[in-house]
Amino acid sequence: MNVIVNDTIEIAELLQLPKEVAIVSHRNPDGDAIGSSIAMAAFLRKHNHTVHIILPSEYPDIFGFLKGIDDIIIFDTEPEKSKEIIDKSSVVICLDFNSLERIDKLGRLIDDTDVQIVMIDHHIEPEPFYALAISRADVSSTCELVFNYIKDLDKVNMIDLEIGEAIMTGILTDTGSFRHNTNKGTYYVAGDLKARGVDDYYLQDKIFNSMNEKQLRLLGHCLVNRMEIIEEYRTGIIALNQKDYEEFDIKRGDTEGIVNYILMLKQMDVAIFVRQQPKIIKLSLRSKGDISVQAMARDHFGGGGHKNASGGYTYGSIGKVIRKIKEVLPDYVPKK
Ligand SMILES: [Mn+2]
Repeated sequence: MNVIVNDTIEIAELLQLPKEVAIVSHRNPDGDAIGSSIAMAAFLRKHNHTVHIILPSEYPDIFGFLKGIDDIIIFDTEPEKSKEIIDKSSVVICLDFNSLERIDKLGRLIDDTDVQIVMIDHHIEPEPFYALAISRADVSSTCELVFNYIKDLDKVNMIDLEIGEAIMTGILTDTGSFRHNTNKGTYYVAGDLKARGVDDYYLQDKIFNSMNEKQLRLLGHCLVNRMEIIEEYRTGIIALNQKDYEEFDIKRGDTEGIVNYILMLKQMDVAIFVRQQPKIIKLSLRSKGDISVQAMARDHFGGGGHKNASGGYTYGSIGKVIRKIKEVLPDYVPKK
């Protein structure tokens, strides 16, 4: 089950004296992965640690405005430098993921090295690869956990604009602007950051009003031509094929967030976004309330994530995948 692990004191003790620290987060980093990494790095640097951030793959351009983002090292483009950093680090802090498999080659690198591994994460069912951790699935984001870590150490006064904006970014992106996964603590953190001068409107505008024309037109194409509604199971499916990818010149990040539009339809409970990639078919799944798309992703599409937001993949044709979805839907979504 979702056990809460809270080694705040032990982590603070481990980081009491200046050390070489590597911060790593997951592949295809989102606002929470990037925000928590930048915030933690900046906080540790204030304590004279030497800190490097390594992300397995490139981050989306929209986060380019964040202070401190230029320091990030991308493993895919600089594997040698990444290895050097891991080798000389005595502590590796893993943020916003809970299984070394999620960072593939970088994970094996860390696994092979004799470092202290600290994990701070909010996903369910963590793998025990860490020495110390803060792990709880009932908070909005890893950024919220980073804030709580700083607060528990009684050091909120060290939160400057760089740290504050990074934390707020992760909260905004992981909650979809406070629409899901919030708890009272999330609002507390947001209120505290706002009181410190973090401009939430500026961040919302930077993060969410950031589409280019191609992306907006692609969204229109998805909704007009590629969406199917299965009324009795209150489910919507959008599927993009290889031809769509060529026609719209779709690149990584261009399809970000499209799945969420399905749930804007009245009485929809499940949204599934299917994309035909060169070798695999990728799925993004969203749901409301008690319906667990995580279970569906885990059981049938080799994936996982959160109860209401999951991902997975499979093989075959788009048509076959959609038939499969329709076949298994009744096992996860009660008929109305
Ligand atoms: Mn997260």
